[in-house]
Amino acid sequence: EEVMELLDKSENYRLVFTEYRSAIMEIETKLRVLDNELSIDRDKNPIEAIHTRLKSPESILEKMRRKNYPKTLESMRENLLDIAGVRVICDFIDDIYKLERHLCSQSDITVIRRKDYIRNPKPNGYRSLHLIVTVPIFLTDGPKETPVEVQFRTMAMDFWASLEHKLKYKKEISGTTDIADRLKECADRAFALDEEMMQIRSDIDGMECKKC
Ligand code: 0O2
Repeated sequence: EEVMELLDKSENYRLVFTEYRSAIMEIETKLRVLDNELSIDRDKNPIEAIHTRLKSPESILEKMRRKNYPKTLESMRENLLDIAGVRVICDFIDDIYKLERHLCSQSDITVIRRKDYIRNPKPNGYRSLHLIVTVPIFLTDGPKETPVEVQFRTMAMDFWASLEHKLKYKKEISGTTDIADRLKECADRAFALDEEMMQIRSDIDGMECKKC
């Protein structure tokens, strides 16, 4: 277990993980600040929930093996850009793009990768917006640009992704069944719900307010 050993024994280990944990805190705070401000617009927060996770040493090791990366701390830092993960669950699809725009335009944020699986869903139906951004972490020896993976999804997309993950985790699904088609169909229905909810919101916004 080379990287495990490396991680366990390295004197840098704790420092490296402190850095990623701090990067998660920075991004989470930025998103909560935006959520607070944007809630003034509609009297409703655009973010439903934020989940964060630090990749475990086991899963770091598994990914480095799978991708054949050199098993050094430097290579881990360079190649694994999803050690720090933040998942943002939003009410509506347009809130996702609004939050992205405001987060990415901040002067200390650098976008290094963007995958829009909402406009271009994966063949299995998976939808989410994935960003890899870096944020400077101010440690005692100066700032360190630290990568964080930010995944934006609606509640409907999250519902699908959570169940799909749980269902597939248990068994290798054979290509001869219709399971994949049915899961894809569920993903499309979840997306249709998102679109209809956005339309309903816009119709309600267009109505006269009886209380005003
Ligand atoms: P965990 O436990 O969340 O870390 P790579 O990350 O380099 O392996 P790639 O193509 O850059 O590959 O990653 P991608 O596809 O942008 O996104 C990876 C993450 O998105 C996954 O993390 C999942 O969290 C999520 N994801 C991507 N595709 C699917 C999918 O089809 N179903 C579900 N439920 N989630 C998906 P990890 O690494 O798998 O795990």
